[in-house]
Amino acid sequence: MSIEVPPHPPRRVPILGDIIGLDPVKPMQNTARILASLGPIYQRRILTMRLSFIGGVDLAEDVNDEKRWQKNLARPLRQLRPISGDGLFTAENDEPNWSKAHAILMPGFTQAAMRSYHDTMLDVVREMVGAWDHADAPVDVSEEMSKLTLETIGRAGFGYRFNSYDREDIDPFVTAMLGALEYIQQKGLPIPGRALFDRRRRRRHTADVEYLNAVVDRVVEDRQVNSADRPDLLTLMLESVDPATGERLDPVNIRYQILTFLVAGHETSAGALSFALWLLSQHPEEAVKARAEVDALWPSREIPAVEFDQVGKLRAVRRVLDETLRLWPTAPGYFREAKEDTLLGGKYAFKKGDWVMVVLQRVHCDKAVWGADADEFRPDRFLPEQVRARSGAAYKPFGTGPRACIGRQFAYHEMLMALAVILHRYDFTADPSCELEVQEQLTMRPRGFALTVTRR
Ligand code: MNH
Repeated sequence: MSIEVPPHPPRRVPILGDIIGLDPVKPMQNTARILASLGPIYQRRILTMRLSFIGGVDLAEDVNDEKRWQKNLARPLRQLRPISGDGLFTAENDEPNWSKAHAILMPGFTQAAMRSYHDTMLDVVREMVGAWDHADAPVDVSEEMSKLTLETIGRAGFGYRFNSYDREDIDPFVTAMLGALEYIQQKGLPIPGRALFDRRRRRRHTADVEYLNAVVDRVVEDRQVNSADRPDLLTLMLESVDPATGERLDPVNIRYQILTFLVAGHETSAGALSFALWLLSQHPEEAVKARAEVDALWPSREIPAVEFDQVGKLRAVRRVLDETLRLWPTAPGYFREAKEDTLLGGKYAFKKGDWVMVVLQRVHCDKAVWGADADEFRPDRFLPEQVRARSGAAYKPFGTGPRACIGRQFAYHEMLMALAVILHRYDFTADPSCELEVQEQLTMRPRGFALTVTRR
């Protein structure tokens, strides 16, 4: 078979290469658009850098092969290191703290652990609903979902309250975090000269990072004063030892992990819930289907006292979330590097260490697998027999292999419960003139759209 070179975007220039047409504000949505026109792979060359993007299921399946490819800490992820260091998300594959922390924290993500977080998660949902019941104006969805998921990971993971429902505005942690992620996203863009931010922005960024670290220190100090009601992620980090080495996590690494969880465990789930509410508001017939399920489970009009075992029975609500993450994967992709010189898809030559990004939004809409209506919102694609008929590589919103998302079950548990309770309690409509605007700060989320909620 002959070796091929992947196509590049139009307007390549000498030396600099494919510098024209980068979108510094919405880089992922731009990349998805380019893939839609150039096919399942394209490559951008900038100076001597090679950036390869994959948008087809066959090629994704190939790079998901653990024998030949592994997680790569590409530029945007590496920029996070000053914040999250060798925490789980930004650790190199062979850094000792990855396997140590992974072993220590895994018990925090079992089914038994979810059972222990359940009541806390439900409390947060009930507080949100309490606030919505008295809302005299449409609710700002992105802001509300951000409050919900930050409060959930804070309380369930660390016994720490942000007190989101005692304040009108958004928590300064969220503002600092979004500011820091925005700065990091910009800094990670492969645009020569762009790293030269002005002094004001650099100072702002330093202040944001200091604030984030101060919150983390407060989380740990809190635990020293008030012992935990029940074991949680912080208990595991402070007290457990890694079975392989007999060692504990050191305080610096614990700090990195807490920040990792507060960031990774909050923004992605908030975005997914926001997109789900948007899509349901645009597809009332799908909201009707999901409501039938929650009404059958909880016939009374009271706020449901959701039981742990009922969450797994929310099959229709789950299909809505799965279909939402197909169309709007809030973690827009993942990076993989070749472990050895290899041919991708049997025809594109990659050397050891070369990396690709799997662009989930395109893989999730590959018509060869998802059909001609791949761009449409149809939760029934996630009925069991349809899932079984598809390649696993066609749907990877939580990544792949040993470095896949550790918080997947945590995310589903909180999202299922929140969406079920919202569907059960309210009819909701978006202003018909409202258009979806998606912003990117490494993750994707809708810019605050307003939803009018009315008690059913
Ligand atoms: Mn999460 C890794 C998506 C919720 C904590 N997460 C990943 C990866 C994806 C991802 C994709 C893999 C990235 C890569 O390969 O480079 N995560 C999501 C999505 C949601 C989500 C779409 C919600 C929806 N994640 C959560 C929650 C938590 C969490 C909730 C914590 C409570 N995620 C992580 C951590 C990692 C991760 C930690 C890094 C795991 C590792 O490398 O060991």
